[in-house]
Amino acid sequence: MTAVEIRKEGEVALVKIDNPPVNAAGYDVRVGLVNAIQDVTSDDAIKVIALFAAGRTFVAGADIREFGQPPKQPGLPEVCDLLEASAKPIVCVLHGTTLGGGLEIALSCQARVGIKGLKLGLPEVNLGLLPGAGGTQRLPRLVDGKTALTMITSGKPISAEAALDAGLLDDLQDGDPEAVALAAGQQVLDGTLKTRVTAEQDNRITADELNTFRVKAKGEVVTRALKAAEASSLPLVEGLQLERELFVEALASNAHKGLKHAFFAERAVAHIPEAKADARDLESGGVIGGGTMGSGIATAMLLAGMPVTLIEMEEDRVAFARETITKNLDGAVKRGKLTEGQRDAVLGMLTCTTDMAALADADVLIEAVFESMDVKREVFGKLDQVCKPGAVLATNTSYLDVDEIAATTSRPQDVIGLHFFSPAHVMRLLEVVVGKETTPEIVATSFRLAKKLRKIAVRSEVCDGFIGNRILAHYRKSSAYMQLDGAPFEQIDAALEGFGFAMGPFAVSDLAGQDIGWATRKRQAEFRPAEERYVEIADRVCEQGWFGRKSGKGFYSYDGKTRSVNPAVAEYAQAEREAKGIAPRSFTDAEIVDFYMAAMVSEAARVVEEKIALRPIDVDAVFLFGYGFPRHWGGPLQYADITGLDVLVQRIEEYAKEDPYYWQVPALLRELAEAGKSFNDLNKEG
Ligand code: T1G
Repeated sequence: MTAVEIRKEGEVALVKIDNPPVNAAGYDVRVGLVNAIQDVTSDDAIKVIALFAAGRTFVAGADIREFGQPPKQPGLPEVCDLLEASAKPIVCVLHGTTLGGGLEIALSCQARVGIKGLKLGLPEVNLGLLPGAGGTQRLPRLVDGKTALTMITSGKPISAEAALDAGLLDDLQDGDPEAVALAAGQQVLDGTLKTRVTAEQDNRITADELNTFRVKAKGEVVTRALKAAEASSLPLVEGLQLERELFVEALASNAHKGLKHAFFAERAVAHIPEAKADARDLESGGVIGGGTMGSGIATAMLLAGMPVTLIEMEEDRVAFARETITKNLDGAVKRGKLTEGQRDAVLGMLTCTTDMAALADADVLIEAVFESMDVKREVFGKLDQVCKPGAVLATNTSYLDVDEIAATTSRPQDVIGLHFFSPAHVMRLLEVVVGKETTPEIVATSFRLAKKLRKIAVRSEVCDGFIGNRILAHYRKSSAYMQLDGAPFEQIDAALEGFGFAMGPFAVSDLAGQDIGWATRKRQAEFRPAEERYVEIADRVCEQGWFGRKSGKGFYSYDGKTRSVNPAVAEYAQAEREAKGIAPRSFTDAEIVDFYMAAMVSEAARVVEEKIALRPIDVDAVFLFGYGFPRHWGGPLQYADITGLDVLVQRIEEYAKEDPYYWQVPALLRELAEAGKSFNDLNKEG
C-alpha cells in the first residue's frame, strides 16, 4: 500500500491519502502528493482532482514524530504551494478531525467539502508551535478575522457547520469520503461547485480584530502565532516567509519540546507489557465506601455509562453518598457536560445500599474506604465471599501495600490497585498498581476501564506511594528545608507558580488540608532516620488547629476568596532557626526552582531505576495529569533532559555538601549523564 493512490474516473482524478492511523502528513504522504499532482496534471483526460483520505480522518496534521529530525523535502509548505498553483482545480474532501497541516492542505486547494461529524482546527499552539504550512496566511483570506484568529490562537477545533457558515467549507455532505469526492469532482465539472484560488481572495483581518486579540494574548506561543497572522495583510509570499521564520523559531523553543513530549506521554503510557492480554467485560461496577473518593469514582463510572452499586455501612452514609454523587453530576450539568435529562438517566443507574450481596454481579469492584490496612482487609475478605468469579477486585489505596491486601483473598490474581486522584470524576490520572500475583488479564482490564472512564492509566509496581506520592513525599521536604533556611514560604510558592505550577506547595497543603500530612508525619516519627533533617514549622501551624482553607487559616489566612500570609508562620520559622542555630539566608526565585526540581528529579530517577515505573515518560505522565506539572515543561524527567543531566548531577553534589543524607545522586542519573545520554534515550529503548 502506498501512502497516496490515484484512481481515474472519466475526467475526475481521485487522489486518496492512506497513512494510518491518522493520515499524518509524513514524508511518504508528501512525496506521494507531489507525484500524484504531477501525474494527473500531465494527463489531458483529467479536468479536476478530488483529494480525500481513507480511514477515520482526513490528514490530522504534520507527522509530529518528524519534528526535531533533519527536515526531509518536500516540506509541507512546498506541497501546499504546489496544490495552490495546480493548473487543474482540486476539491478537497474532509472528514474526521482535519487538523493542523491537514487543514493547511485543504486551504491550499480550490474548494473544500466537509462530511458530517467533521471537526477542523489548527492545534499547533497546543504543541508550542503555530501553523507552519500557510495556515496563518490562507485561513484569514477565506474567513472573517475573528474566526481565523480564534482558530489560530486557541488551537480549538470548530464544527463542520461553523466552518460552512464561515466560508471555510463550500459544501457539507454525508457519506463515504471516496463517494463524496467523486460527486464533488463531477459538481466542479458541471459548475455546481464553484472553485477559487485562496491566494486571490481579498478577505483580510481588520486592525480592530487584531487589537482585540493582541490585548488578550498571553505567553510567547500565542504572541508568535498572532504575529504570523498579522502578516496575512502582506502579499502572500512575504507572509509565508515570515510565518516560516516564526515556525522555525517555535520549533527550537523549550515550550515546544515540553508540549510535544506531553502529547506523546499521554499515549505512550498505554504501551504496557500486558497490552495484548485478554481484557474482561466491564458492564457494571461496584464501589465500597461513599466518601469523597468513593463517590467520585462512582460518578466517573456512571458518566462512562456503567451501572454502579455503591456500598456504605450505615443508612445515613448511604444517603450522603447519593447526595455527593448527585452534586457531582449537577456540576457536570453546570459545566455543560450533561443535560438535566442525562443526569437523571445516569442517576437511574446508581444503587446505594448497605447490603454487600448487591455486589454479586459487578464486573469491577473498587474499594475506597478509610486508609487503614485492618479496614481494607475486612472489606476484601467480604468481597472475596460475595463477588462473582473473575470480577476485578481493586483498591483505591494511595500508599498501602496492594500485595498485603491481595493476600487477604482467595484470588490475589484478581486484585489490583486503582489509585484515583481527587476529584476522581475530574482528574485524568489513574495509577494502576500491579501486585505480584496480579494476572496480565486484570492489568489489561484495568487499562480498558481507564479508557472507558477517559482516564490516563499509568502502570506502577508496588512501593510506598507508588509513583506520584512517593516522589511527592521526597520533594515536598525540599520546600520545608528552604523555608527553614530562610526563604519565606510565600516566596517559594510564588517562584514555583512562576515556573508554571498552578499552585505552590504551601498553598497546596492548605488546600488539601494540613491535618492529613501532620498525622502522617506523627505516624512516621518513630521510624524517621536520625540523619534526616526534620522541619517543625508545619507542626506548629497544625498545633494551632490551622489546617488550611477548611479551618480558615494555615500557612495563609483565608477570608472568602482572598488569602493573605499568616504572620505567625514566619515567627515559628525564626524560632526554629534560633533553636537549631540556623542563620537565615535569602534565596533567588531561580535557586528555589532549581532546588525543588532537583529533588523531584532525584526521586523520579530512583523510581525509574527501581522499575516502579516502566519508563521515564510514565513518570512524566503521572505529574502532567495528576499533579498539575506545567505542561510546557513536559514532566520532571523531560525538564531534566532540557536542563541537562550533567547540570543536575552538579547541583545535587553541591547541595549534598550541606545535607548528604537528603541529597544523593541517583545511580541512573549519574550513569546517563556520564554516558551523555538522556531520559528520552531510555524512553526510546522502551
Ligand atoms: N503525528 C504523529 N502521530 C500522531 C499524530 C500526528 N500528528 N496524531 C496522532 N498520532 C498518533 C498518536 O501518537 C497515536 O499513536 C495514534 O496516532 C492515535 O492517536 C505544519 C506543524 C488526531 C484527534 O496536533 O489530536 O500539523 O500511541 O490515540 O484519540 O502547521 O491524535 O497509537 O502509537 O490520539 O483518536 C497538528 C494531534 C500537528 C493533532 C486522534 N496536529 N493528534 O485522536 O487517537 S502539527 C495535531 C490528535 C502541524 C503544521 C503543523 C489526536 C487525534 P500510538 P490518538 P485519537
